[in-house]
Amino acid sequence: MGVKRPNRRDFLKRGAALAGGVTLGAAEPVIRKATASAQSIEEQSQEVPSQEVQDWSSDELVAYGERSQHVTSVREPVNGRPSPDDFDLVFHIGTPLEEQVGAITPSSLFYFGTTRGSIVPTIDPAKHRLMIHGLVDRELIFTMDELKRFPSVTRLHFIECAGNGSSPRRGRLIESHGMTSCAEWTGVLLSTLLEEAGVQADGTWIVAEGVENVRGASSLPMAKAMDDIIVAYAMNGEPLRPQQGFPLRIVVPGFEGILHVKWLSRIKVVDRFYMTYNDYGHLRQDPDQAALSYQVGPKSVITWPSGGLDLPGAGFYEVRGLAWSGGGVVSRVEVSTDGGENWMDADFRGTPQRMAHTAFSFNWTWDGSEAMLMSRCTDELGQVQPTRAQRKGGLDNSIQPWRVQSNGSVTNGLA
Ligand SMILES: Nc1nc2c(c(=O)[nH]1)N[C@H]1C(S)=C(S)[C@@H](COP(=O)(O)O)O[C@H]1N2
Ligand SMILES: [Mo]
Repeated sequence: MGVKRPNRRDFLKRGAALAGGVTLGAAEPVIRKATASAQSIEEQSQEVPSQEVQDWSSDELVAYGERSQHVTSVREPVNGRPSPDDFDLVFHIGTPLEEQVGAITPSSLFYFGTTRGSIVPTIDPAKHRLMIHGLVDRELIFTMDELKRFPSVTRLHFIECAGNGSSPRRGRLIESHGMTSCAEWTGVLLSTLLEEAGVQADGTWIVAEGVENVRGASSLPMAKAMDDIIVAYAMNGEPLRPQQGFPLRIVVPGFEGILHVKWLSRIKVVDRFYMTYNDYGHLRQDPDQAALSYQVGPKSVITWPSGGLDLPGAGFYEVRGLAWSGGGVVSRVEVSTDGGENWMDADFRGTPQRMAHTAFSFNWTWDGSEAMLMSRCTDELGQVQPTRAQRKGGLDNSIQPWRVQSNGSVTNGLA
């Protein structure tokens, strides 16, 4: 397994030559194109493309804005199940990660999950309350305004549904990895509220519960509750979206999606694991086991190019992807273009944050022959992302291969 630095340095040398406008004789353009003649450049600069002027007559545009009509990336219901269905129940809706730039998922495209199909409640924040009760010295009920008076934290964290996973049948990224997203969350640490209430000695678990028809309740170990769970009221610089739990949810950094209770209204301090509607089928009552198996392992995926896309021809490409781990900060991402024979370090974009998506890129010059692209994440604990064969139980964090065929079409390497 040879570990080489990528061709970044060569690339920078060439880039500098290009930027300086100096060809230095030998330098070749990174992306081959038909050379423009002086004549056609002249013509182009004179032709003003016809432009439609944005219609400002709607107050909504002044008040809130919108994306360009030419930007068309959309979410899709996953697993072929319509959302909403005939009974207005919504299931899981995936995010188009291949079109995402950087680590933060735009709020409109953030994936959506409900445990077993649910309505999305519309909650008046003025009437909403959070109750903390059970094995505490003082049972407390907070209004939203009261919660916002506490010291807050703002942190980047991913959420991922355990329904995510690679398979030969899931040919596109949105099908295998569409149920994870990352946002900047703002709220109060749950530990701050629990300290205010005074947790009693036998309070070893919490049960968090939402207001909607199925409650979305989850049991979580007290150690996690006292560590880094956020009672969040904002996301990406604005109040939570209704689909993401408006006005209040918990964010449980690094733990699987089902535990991030939305439309949060109650937290009960209890003395044991309680099986809830959510935990049904997730029978992990031993605290150590639960904590470990709730935690998402080191994971990464190449988002561009990925299954279903086409490369226009041989030559230079920036390969892009996302890496994350429930174990903390991503410390390294490697990329292979030959199906795992050789691995090379990818570059991070931005500084990796604990339990957050980390964007990476890799400079690749494709020679036009069949290639197999893979990425592999290592986290700060030294945990390395497994191959599909090495993978143990829990949320599937195995390496996803993408096959680039010589005609440029990209398909699932497992198929
Ligand atoms: N109250 C409540 N919270 C819930 C759920 C639910 O059905 N009800 N679904 C969970 C599931 S299965 C997932 S994957 C995450 C998804 O969070 P998101 O919709 O913000 O992406 O929310 C979790 N929180
Ligand atoms: Mo989920």
